[in-house]
Amino acid sequence: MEFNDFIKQAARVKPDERQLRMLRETPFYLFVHFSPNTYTDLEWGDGTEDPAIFNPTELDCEQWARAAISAGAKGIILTAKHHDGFCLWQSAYTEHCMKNSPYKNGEGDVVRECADACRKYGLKFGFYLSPWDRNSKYYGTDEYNDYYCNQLTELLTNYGEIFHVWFDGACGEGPNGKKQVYDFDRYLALIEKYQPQATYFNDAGIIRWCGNESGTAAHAQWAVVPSELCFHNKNIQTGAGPFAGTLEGIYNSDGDLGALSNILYSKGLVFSPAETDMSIRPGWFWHEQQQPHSLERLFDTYLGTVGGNTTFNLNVPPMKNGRFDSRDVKRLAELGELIRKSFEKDISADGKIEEAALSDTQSVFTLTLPEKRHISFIEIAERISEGQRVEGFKLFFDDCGIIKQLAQGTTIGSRRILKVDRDTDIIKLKIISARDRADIEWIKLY
Ligand code: FUL
Repeated sequence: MEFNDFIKQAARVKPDERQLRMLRETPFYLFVHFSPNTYTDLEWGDGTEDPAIFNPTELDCEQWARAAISAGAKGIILTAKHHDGFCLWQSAYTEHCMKNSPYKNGEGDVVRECADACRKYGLKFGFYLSPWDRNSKYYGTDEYNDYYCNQLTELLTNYGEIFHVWFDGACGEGPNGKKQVYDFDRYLALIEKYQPQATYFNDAGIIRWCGNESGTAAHAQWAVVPSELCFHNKNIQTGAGPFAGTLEGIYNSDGDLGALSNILYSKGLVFSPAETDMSIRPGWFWHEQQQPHSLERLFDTYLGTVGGNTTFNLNVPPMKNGRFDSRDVKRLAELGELIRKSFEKDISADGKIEEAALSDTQSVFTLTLPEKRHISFIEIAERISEGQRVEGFKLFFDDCGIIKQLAQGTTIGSRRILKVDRDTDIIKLKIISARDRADIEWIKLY
């Protein structure tokens, strides 16, 4: 395809309703890592753990829900099964589950309690089901895919509406020393069948991994990426790039996935926004000696992820008794308070915005306030429902009659938040590079 036609098509690769909902309505949610690891003080169990050690005597999923709400999170994703294979529900397909935990005399169901608490508090509920299973005797054989599908079906059909299913990409050896070939096409078909409104996360999913576990979004964060990367996303929306067929070796951790230097070589483009995941502490599971990260680090991560065209999945691990650690509860409340305080009021609501086109792809948006005001944050959004276009922008402000540069950035996408600290009555956004005329849905000042 011609270079120019391809770029115009790239500018029109659009999210589906589910992806749009995640980016715009549910950009921040909690991850909850809970398993026998919580009791063995490990990060990865080997699957030989005695189910009797899993005994959350004071399990309080409503406390988790309240903590999530205090942080401003919109949902919770629970590790229904981690790599150790222990199921946090009453699975009909294994004994390595709550049936053999002393909790509620073997009748407990943590998935149920978490889903119910989410519903009660108006949160969305989702789950993580590790494909890598170090306990199942089927692992490494075709039967394992049946086993996995049966468990996935239990979770998709017994716990009400699911907003997000998390497929860990890890694929190690099982108890018989073999690795498994995961049948993702089958797994994904079950989601389409039972929970068609749910998004799913995977390295190659419709929500893709950002490529690190430290909460860092890419410098240029594109939701429009080569279909070779997100091959579980079947919604290819362009023809092949002008140099198609020669793209090799790209991975989630690359910082330039959606850049022209990649997409021109792709077989087609899909809309797959990144999810940024990290834990509130160094580990994914609870370890007594670990402390939550500082409020500054968490807030900066929020700004850089939700405000960096990704979703933010923040893990909070329950303690052995089944409650969140009070140190984490406190940090979540502080984070929520800081987010609410920072974005309480758009102080540009009574301002005036004017757009001037400089060329087909360059334009300047001038936002004029009735008087000089202190600005801490600028939030810019592209009309992401129509695609992602901006490749580079600059921000200027009026400093006592002189227009000065305030910031420079790459992509915008669903939301770009910039931390500034200026008194001014004029802000100018100059789009310096775009794949088509920029469609800016809003510029808000806080
Ligand atoms: C990784 C896993 O191996 C970690 O234990 C954790 O669950 C993280 C979110 O994903 O692949």
